[in-house]
Amino acid sequence: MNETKTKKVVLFFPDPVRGNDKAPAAASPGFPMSILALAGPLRAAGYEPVLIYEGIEDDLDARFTEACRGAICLGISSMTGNQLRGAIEYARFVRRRFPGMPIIWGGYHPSIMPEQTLAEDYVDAVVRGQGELGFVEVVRRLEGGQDLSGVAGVSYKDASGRMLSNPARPPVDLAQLPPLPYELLDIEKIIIRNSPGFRSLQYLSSTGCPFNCGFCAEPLVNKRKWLGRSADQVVRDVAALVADYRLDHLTFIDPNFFVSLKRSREILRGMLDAGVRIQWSAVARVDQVLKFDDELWKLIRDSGCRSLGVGAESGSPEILSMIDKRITVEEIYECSRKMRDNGVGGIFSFMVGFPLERDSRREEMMRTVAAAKTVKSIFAEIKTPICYYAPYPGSPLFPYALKMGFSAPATLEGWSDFGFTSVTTPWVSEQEKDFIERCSTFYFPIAYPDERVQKNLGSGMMRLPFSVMQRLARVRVKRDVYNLPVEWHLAKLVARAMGSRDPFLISQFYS
Ligand code: B12
Repeated sequence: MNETKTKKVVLFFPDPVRGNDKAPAAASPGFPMSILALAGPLRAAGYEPVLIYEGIEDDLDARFTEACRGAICLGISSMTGNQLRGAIEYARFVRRRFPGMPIIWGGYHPSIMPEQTLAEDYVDAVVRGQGELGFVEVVRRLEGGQDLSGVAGVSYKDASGRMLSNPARPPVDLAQLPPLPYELLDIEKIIIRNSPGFRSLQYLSSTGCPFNCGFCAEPLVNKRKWLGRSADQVVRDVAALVADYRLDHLTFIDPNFFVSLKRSREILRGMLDAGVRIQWSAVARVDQVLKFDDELWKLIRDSGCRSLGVGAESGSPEILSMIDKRITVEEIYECSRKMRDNGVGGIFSFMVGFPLERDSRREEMMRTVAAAKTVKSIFAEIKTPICYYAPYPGSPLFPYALKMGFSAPATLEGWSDFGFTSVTTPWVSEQEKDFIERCSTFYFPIAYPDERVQKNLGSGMMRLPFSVMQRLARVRVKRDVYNLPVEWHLAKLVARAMGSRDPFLISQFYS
């Protein structure tokens, strides 16, 4: 196809949970932050970024066909797992329709596995790690018809198809980058799709995390380097977003929002001073929460904190040490008490099913179930989801999981079926999965209902069945007896008859 060249650069953000009907409600709404971050510097360099977010498109084929006409290249973003499905499908589609168009991949998965990604004929180059500056350089080279030799952080194939890898690019401070150009996205459509009736958006105030948790890919991708925008800039950006899009809520999607308590304090005070009236959520580590003083707690409450996401991970001291979490089980409880005393709810996520021998794994699982129960009993406004450990490539524990018999997908496409709800690790049985699901999504939230569950299920038509279930759940939880779960099966049957896989629709009221 002979086309007039433009300054267009097409960026694609596939649906992160495509085809995954088990993804928790909280995981469904993706937000195309990665391509938004790339679009700012591209625009500043004179290019015309065109953003395609699978989650809000009605006709992707038509959208790609239109967007790619005359464009310099296509950039695709993906993390490991189901997001690769749309990524692969549309890389193939564009390769067929626009055979000469370079296709550049970036994001967590290609950064962790650049060679396996490049092995596919619909991948020409991979930008590893942070992409804002590297991608502008790549686009300039492609526009000028030059190759990618010497562009830091890029792995690519040369004209003969040989794979080459340039040295890494040092991380760049977000403060040096232009603001995120939200106006390039159809924000109204995203808000309506992701949180109907509740106007919520995401914002990134910092990148990187200085810790090294064994299950997390972050240390490999961002090299444990934490870089934050200044408090002033964050307050200005947040105030503008809230005003422009009439937000009720904002999620700080930083890997670790509270690395600098000084900065967090300044941001929250700044939001209050600027008259920003919203609810917000962010993640925090247990040890950071334990360092909050009374003044910071007051700022957290007054500025509208809706929820703190805390990685509690395990009730087993051995596992906490194995994953280098640098917290104790007692600190997890202390953190729950602090949140209760300060009236701030949250989500403490736990994980079981680490690669261990059978007996110690059972013990590990029971300790974690007990810890989740204890947290819930301390403060019902803390949700305690328990997930399965999934060996993410690039994480410190990954080689050990391979040694214990985990068989990693051998192709890019193989990784698209991988996910924390679907992964098969040979050391975990279906019965164990069922047991964990029962405790974490049924018995605990029913025995210790938070305000929302109470409000939605404790009145109206559901009141009687819910109160019967609650009595049973309380007896079970008190005695730690979870076998012969007749009521769980019954509730599942009723749920299925109502077109849901979720007994009592708990997760709907629980996210
Ligand atoms: C928001 C978020 C989500 C959202 C949306 C997904 C998304 N990618 O935005 C939702 C809620 C759907 C989600 C779900 C999950 N997530 Co998530 N999520 C995040 C989070 C918090 C922010 C991602 C983000 O927007 N970052 C900001 C942007 C700017 O950074 P970025 O994506 O890395 O993009 C930069 C570079 O990677 C690069 N880049 C990216 N794309 C491209 C493309 C091109 C062409 C180029 C050149 C460069 C480039 O440049 C960008 C700018 O520097 C991260 C943790 C974090 N704070 O980073 C985890 C994270 C991405 N999630 C992760 C995981 C594991 C999951 C889940 C599997 C489970 C879970 N427990 O959360 C599920 C997936 C569900 C499923 N498949 O079943 C892992 C990914 C690990 C991996 N190997 O891929 C992360 C890193 C968390 C972690 N520390 O382990 N997640």
